[in-house]
Amino acid sequence: MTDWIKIDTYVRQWLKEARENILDSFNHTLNIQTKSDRNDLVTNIDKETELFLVNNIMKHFPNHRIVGEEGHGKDINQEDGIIWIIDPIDGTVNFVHQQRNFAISIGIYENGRGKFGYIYDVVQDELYFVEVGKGAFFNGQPIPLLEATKVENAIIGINSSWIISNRHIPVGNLHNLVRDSRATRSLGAASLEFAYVATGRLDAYIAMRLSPWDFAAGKLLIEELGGVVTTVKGETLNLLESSTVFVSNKALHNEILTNYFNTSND
Ligand code: 2AM
Ligand code: CA
Ligand code: CA
Ligand code: CA
Repeated sequence: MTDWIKIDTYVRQWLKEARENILDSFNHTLNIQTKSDRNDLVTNIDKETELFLVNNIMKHFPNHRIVGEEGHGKDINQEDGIIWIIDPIDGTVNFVHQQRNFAISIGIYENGRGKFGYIYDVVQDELYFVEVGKGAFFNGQPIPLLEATKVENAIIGINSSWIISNRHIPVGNLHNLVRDSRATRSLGAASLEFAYVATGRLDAYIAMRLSPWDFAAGKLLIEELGGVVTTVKGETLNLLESSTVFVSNKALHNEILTNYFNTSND
């Protein structure tokens, strides 16, 4: 029998310990490198935090498997067993430039089904937690189910790069969405943008290319609250693949998909 209480207890303890190390790093010079392009950053703290989590998981749960952004278990292509999907620092550009607005994201799945999701806003010391089927919580307080909203009253989380050009949705459709909505915001940390939709600070979040560690926890959080997480074409996300991501309450998801993202009748 899997001791889920033990897993949850450890994760909370590790998040606190990781926080200490990350806050301490603000007093030291970061080692910053680039990955796929000059704006895709990774620091020694991203790597240290991942290593800290991975070493602890392997020590206490040697049969579990791990997928981490900074190199652990990326070759996993089967969903069986217990899998931890980890982003040690989500929002690295914010971490480097702002020393805030970044999170540790951990999704734990068993045989492809979500069990726990943790999105930890490190600087604010705020934990968004979901236990699938048992509820979603913000710092221990239950989060109410998502309410239906309309585009005209909605705040949409969208990165400005969508408006420049993209290969998924005609830019004109996006102009219409931006014009028709109340406002747009761009936080720059995908997991926190899921958490903001979960708590009603955003009504929708649209991302061009996210990887499993960006959405593994957030997807569980949103779905627990009755929201919908798909690609911008309305397709189911694959837990082990990168894709576009579109997050919202059910009513707004339907309105945007039908009126703005449906390109079949263009
Ligand atoms: P990261 O900071 O962990 O890399 C920034 O808009 C958001 O998109 C962050 O959550 C960032 O995660 C994520 N992201 C995913 N792929 C990215 C990439 N190739 N370059 C920069 N950010 C990326
Ligand atoms: Ca990254
Ligand atoms: Ca990320
Ligand atoms: Ca990251």
